[in-house]
Amino acid sequence: MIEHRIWDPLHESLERPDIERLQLERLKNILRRVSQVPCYRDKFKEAGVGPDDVHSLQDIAKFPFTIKDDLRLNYPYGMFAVPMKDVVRIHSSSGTTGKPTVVGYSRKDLNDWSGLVARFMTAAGVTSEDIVHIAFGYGLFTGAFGLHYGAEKIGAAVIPMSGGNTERQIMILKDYGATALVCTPSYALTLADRIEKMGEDPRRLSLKVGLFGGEPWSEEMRREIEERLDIVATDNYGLSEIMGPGVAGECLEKTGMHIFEDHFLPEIIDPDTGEVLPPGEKGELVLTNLVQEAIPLIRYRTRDITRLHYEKCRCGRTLVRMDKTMGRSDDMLIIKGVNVFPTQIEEVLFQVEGCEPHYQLIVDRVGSTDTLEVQVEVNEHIFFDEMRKQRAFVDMVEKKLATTIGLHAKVKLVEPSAITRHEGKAQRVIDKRSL
Ligand code: DLL
Repeated sequence: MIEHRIWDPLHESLERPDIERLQLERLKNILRRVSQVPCYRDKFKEAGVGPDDVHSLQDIAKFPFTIKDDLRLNYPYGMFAVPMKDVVRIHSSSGTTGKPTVVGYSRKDLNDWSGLVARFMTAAGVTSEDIVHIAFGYGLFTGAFGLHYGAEKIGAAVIPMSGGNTERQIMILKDYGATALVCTPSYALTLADRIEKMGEDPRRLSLKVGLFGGEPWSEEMRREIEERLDIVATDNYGLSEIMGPGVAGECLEKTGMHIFEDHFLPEIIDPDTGEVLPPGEKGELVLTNLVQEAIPLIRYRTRDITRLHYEKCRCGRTLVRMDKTMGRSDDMLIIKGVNVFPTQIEEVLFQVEGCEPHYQLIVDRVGSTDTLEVQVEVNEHIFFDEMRKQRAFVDMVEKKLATTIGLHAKVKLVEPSAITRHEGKAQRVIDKRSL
């Protein structure tokens, strides 16, 4: 028998009519508030809708979507719904050091955020007895801070390890006796690989549970992590635009991630037509913030493809569950947990004299680490015969790429016409990872 604990039984176990009533009330309020934000005022005006047009939750479909470009166009703070004096924290999406999407939090938002993270950590079995090792990078990325304050709220002992330096991570994991591990699922396997390489057994760490998120992973990967680290591996989902981690998380039944519906209103749409799909159908997840103060987003297109399940869960929660994501409706890649758009790479390559507009990205997984190779055609004047100059050129492009995408990519120069031409759309990305 699995022992289920619930952090906020009142809000996590509401009957469907009650949760919908709460959502409707909150939706009306938030629509009223965002109508003051110039971007939404214009969008609503153009669509001919306003907060008074909402009489049921279904009426949300009358409202326009919000997309990543809205945030970019209003960079950095244009979509904030509170004055700067009420903002106490800024974060942004992973990856991009170009023009990332910027999000803000009021004091209440931070408090709500840690409460929501506490919910999924509790659902995964974390208690005040636990020692939580956080191996996400502390910084603009929401992962580390989100999990950090959620774990503290529960009363667990938090080790703010941050990312990188795997050997040191292992020493701390062993010596400090962490019982819960927080990172991306692929980094959990990297840790296991390294420990095994050191001739030790990762199953002998004190770890009991893993809270993994930030990138897609499969059931096979879960089985591998659970087997090699001898832990229960749980999934949690979120995105910086909507709050960060804490949008949804699995309970120990591991039958989908409960979306915290009192804070987020989910819809599933057909990514091509934008039409709302009936419950249970697979499509793109769209989320509306119901209580966020600093930057509430209405009908934000996550681009993540999933399916929602409304049946009550054995854990006692009534909150809808989302399946593990099954891909994206845009071309965003998640490499080592970092969001990368092929167009960002293209922009860098186009700025480099000598690079032709023909390139291909090869994404792979070596052991448990994602790799990215950028193959780019260069014109004849690029010294294929002079190794030293060629190396310097490659270094320069790699550095430029690292600054823009926040990730090391291996650059391989190829001769003109070496990359296969396709009729119609170019095939820019070859993703060899089998998820
Ligand atoms: O990755 C927030 C987060 C941090 C979630 C740590 C969970 C744990 P972004 O950098 O904005 O925010 O990236 C958001 O990452 O749209 C998904 O495509 C992907 N993603 C996040 N969690 C999962 C997951 C954070 N559990 C984007 N499964 C999202 C699959 C995930 N994809």
